[in-house]
Amino acid sequence: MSEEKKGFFGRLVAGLTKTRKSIAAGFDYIFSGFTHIDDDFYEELEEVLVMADLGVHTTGAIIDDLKEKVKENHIKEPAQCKALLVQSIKEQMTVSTDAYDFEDETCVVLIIGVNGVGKTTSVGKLAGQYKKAGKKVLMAAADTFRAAAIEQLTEWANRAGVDIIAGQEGSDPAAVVYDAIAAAKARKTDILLCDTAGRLHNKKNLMEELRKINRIIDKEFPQARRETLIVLDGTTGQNALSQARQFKEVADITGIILTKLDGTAKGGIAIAIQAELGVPVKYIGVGEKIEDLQKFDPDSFVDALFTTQEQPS
Ligand SMILES: Nc1nc2c(ncn2[C@@H]2O[C@H](COP(=O)(O)OP(=O)(O)OP(=O)(O)O)[C@@H](O)[C@H]2O)c(=O)[nH]1
Ligand SMILES: [Mg+2]
Repeated sequence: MSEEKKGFFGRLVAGLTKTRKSIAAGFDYIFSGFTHIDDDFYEELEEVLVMADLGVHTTGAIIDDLKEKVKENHIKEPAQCKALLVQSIKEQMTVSTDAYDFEDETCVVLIIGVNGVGKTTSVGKLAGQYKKAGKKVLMAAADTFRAAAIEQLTEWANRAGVDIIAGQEGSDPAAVVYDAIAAAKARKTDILLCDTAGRLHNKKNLMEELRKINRIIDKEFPQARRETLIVLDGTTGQNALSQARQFKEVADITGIILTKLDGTAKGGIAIAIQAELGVPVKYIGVGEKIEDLQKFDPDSFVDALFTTQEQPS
């Protein structure tokens, strides 16, 4: 593992401490407290997983799979179940190998989500990382609802060392995207990252605006690959799921950015989101700096949540 990755994994492990502690306490009780694998055992296990925000549906799928594995492997002792459980959970969240193909093509990445979840910050972090990877990046400041939003994104553009197309406060966001596409074509941009508003006068306006932005991109830049990432705040647990469902009605969501996993007790939501929506978590955020956003690696995430031991401090 590179130093940067090691540092990120360390922050992820540290950030998930609250979630892990709650799971670990439950696991101790179940895996050493029960002498038989019976209905009570499975019920207790179910409760621990639901409490960690894995969601009822996902937990049910995991438990069913575990039951199969226990049968197949002729497991008798509860303690022997733990590794099988971790394996079941990992299987719930495999990311397909083409998940990041867009990064190597000319693409438009639309970042959507409700207010305050971390959209602008994620655009900034992604821009910094793509630029570092040698891509030509352009930002579109399509949150024109607040003047501060344009300033905030401009600061990120400066920090990341990339160009930005912005309009006036209150101008038409779709027009900003239109201009940004023209600039992206002229400048031979690899990745156009569009920040959007999280709040308008009402929700209907917000959804209508996203539809309009989508139409503009489809019409003006059909040759570009499309990627639509919804940003969800990891601290909001099951609420994040219902937000994603609402946005799915107006946009073809291709991935999820799950932010603020530093310090949440609801880290299990990453597993639920992926399993329930059928949309992969592609990036996770564990802090406010550029390097605090990384591609989501399900195996190391599950390890950070279920198996990593606390370091004595
Ligand atoms: N701790 C932590 N904070 C984060 C993370 N991602 C974003 N934030 C913080 O969350 C706050 C909101 O982030 P923004 O990027 O402005 O969110 P937004 O979705 O663009 O918000 P609106 O434009 O108002 O809709 C900021 O203070 C960010 O620094 C993260 O992964 N961890
Ligand atoms: Mg914003």
